[in-house]
Amino acid sequence: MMLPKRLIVGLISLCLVIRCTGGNERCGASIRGACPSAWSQWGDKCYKQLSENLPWAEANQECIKMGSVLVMPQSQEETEYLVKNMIYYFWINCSDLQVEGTWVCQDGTTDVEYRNWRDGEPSNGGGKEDCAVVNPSGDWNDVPCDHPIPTICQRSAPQLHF
Ligand SMILES: [Ca+2]
Ligand SMILES: [Ca+2]
Repeated sequence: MMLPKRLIVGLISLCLVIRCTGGNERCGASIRGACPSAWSQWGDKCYKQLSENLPWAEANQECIKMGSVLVMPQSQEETEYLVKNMIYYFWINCSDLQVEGTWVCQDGTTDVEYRNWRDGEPSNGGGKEDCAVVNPSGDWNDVPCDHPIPTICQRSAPQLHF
């Protein structure tokens, strides 16, 4: 039987509250909350695919408007989750728009070291490939930033503090 996430969170919360009665100062805890409805959850991240395909800069802006950021997977496991459960081809928050050949990949405003380029990529094809996508196989390719491409936004799952 599948219990709704919110019920599970509620039950965990109730258990913590019961354990924490009696003035025990060490009972502080934080647990992971559920993602907002229409967002998918993996670990402590929530994801949502936008309804239309967008150029990279607009994809970034649309995610920010929703209180989120353009997705930036940081492991093979996270990439597999996205490819299998969301969509198999999407922008990531990775570009060399500032300095050709210097790729900046960011989770929000935090630089990410993880790279997963396909062999031979980034190729800067035609001298104008400055934005990165995840391919169906999970590896990355640089493509022109003005191509309309599926977009996934990410945000942190809410944390509940006690
Ligand atoms: Ca480039
Ligand atoms: Ca390329």
